[in-house]
Amino acid sequence: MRIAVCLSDTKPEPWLEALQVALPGAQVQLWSPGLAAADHAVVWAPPQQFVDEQSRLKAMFNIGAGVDAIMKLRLPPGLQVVRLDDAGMSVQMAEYVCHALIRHFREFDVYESEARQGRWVFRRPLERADFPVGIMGLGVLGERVARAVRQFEFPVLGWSRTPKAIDGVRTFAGEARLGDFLVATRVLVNLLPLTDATRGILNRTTLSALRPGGYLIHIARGGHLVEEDLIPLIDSGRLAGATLDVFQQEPLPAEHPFWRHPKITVTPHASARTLRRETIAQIADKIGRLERGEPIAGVVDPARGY
Ligand code: OXD
Repeated sequence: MRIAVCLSDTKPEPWLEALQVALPGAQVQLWSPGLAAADHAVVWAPPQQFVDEQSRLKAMFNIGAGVDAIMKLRLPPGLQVVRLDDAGMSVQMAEYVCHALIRHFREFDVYESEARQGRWVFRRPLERADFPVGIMGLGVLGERVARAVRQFEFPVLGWSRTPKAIDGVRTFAGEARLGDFLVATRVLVNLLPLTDATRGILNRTTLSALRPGGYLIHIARGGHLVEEDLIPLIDSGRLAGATLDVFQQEPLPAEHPFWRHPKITVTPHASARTLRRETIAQIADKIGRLERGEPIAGVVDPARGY
């Protein structure tokens, strides 16, 4: 069995070594044009040429949370694209969201700046009930985040394409309920997959619908946010601010105004890093199952795009 590895922006050597250890009977090879046809592929944002050349693949395993970079390629019919089933991502997302939410709600950003001036000043406690947290996208990641936020006793709402029931979460489904979800939300957390239906979903209209003092925590894909709409909404006081981990262009260009805006916190697409050990164990297990003709979880539905 041959495994082709094609990882953009990622050092391949540790992946090749660890995959070889996990799959001792396989021939694990770094892809370069002309490589012999493989049975399975392990990829991050592969080029179209990779897919065109590797025409005998049974499955293509993505090593990140989002599969949008693969789904925009021309894929042969029948190729199974497989996403990670969590593999240590969701707990990191939950940490990130809880940190951003609590930093904003408890005004730790204000305390940080007071402390730098040697000022001992208390802030009046805010009401948790006034900070309903709305999570867009209720898959494995969204559900984990919802449960973590719930632990801190914030009201939690969720919006997804199809109806979902999560204990303690007020859920809304479909385009028709998006407006109801937004008007009930103050802190909006975006965890949606990027598809044609969700591109640009965070824009002047949707963000203006949030409760007064709305705050955005955006950790999905840059393509969800109409970036030029954000700063005017914050500067006019319609939104209180944002914590952003993903951008239209990454790395975020040095001259981008998000870097310097006092009410925007920027992180470099770091909300959840792929954990190599967990990811490889999961991929090796799934390759074994496929080779034995068993079903696997996490196969992307091409019609949905995730
Ligand atoms: C992603 C990732 O999909 O970093 O964004 O895993």
